[in-house]
Amino acid sequence: MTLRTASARLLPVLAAVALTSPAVAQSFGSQQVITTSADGAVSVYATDLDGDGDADVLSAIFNDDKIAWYENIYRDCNGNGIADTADITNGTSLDCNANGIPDECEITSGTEFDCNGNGVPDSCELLGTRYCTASANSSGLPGRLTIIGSDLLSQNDVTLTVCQLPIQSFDIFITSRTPASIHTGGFSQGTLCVAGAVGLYVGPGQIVSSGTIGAVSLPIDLAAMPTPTGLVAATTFSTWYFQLWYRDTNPAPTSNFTDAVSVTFQ
Ligand SMILES: [Ca+2]
Ligand SMILES: [Ca+2]
Ligand SMILES: [Ca+2]
Ligand SMILES: [Ca+2]
Repeated sequence: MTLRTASARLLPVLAAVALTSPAVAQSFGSQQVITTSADGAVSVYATDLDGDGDADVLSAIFNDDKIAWYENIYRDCNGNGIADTADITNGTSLDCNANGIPDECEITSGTEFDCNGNGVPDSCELLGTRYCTASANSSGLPGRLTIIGSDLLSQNDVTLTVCQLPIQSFDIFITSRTPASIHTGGFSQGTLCVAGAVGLYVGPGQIVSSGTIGAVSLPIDLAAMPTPTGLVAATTFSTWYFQLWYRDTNPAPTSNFTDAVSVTFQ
């Protein structure tokens, strides 16, 4: 099991098909060379050796005294007929986390979240640091907060986004300068992750509804951060903690909280 290199459009398999198929007109693509270093290959077989869903090639090589296999590294997860590596190289697909898998595939497969539906995995655009654990709501999933934008005060570009909410729930973003992890019980099924002087985003247009998609989004003004005593401006190097408090029926009327995110502004 030493040779795990080379792309693998399976020429030996195609050749075998060509030799054993009835005499009907067929056509094949161009030759794809797996390797030219197998000296005296006497048997070649295609099967999924690593269990990742595609056929790899196994060969017995007489002169090299070797049994080798070749991993199929051709991937086309977005089904456009072009190797995903080429999609990324030519810019057809983005790969923000540089793991060789197109962003759209990671979102579609569920390995990456795209709460705000902009086609970019949220992990690549998350502002700040996620903390605190959310409890599942009536949708069966925990509400998930992602903050996008910039931590530069001068840009004043911050948007709070949440997905995995119950549909048609009314929601209030909350913030404070103090993190917490308080199991509320009673009025809520979730964990309150902010404490101290907690401010509520309840100004005009700030109370949001999760609508039919169970998601909300709220651009905020860094010059008008809510506190119990009024609006204040975020200052340089100040850290703010954000969370969403939302209504739910699970099964009785209750409320719940998302996870939380801290952001230190520059
Ligand atoms: Ca395989
Ligand atoms: Ca592709
Ligand atoms: Ca990727
Ligand atoms: Ca996104």
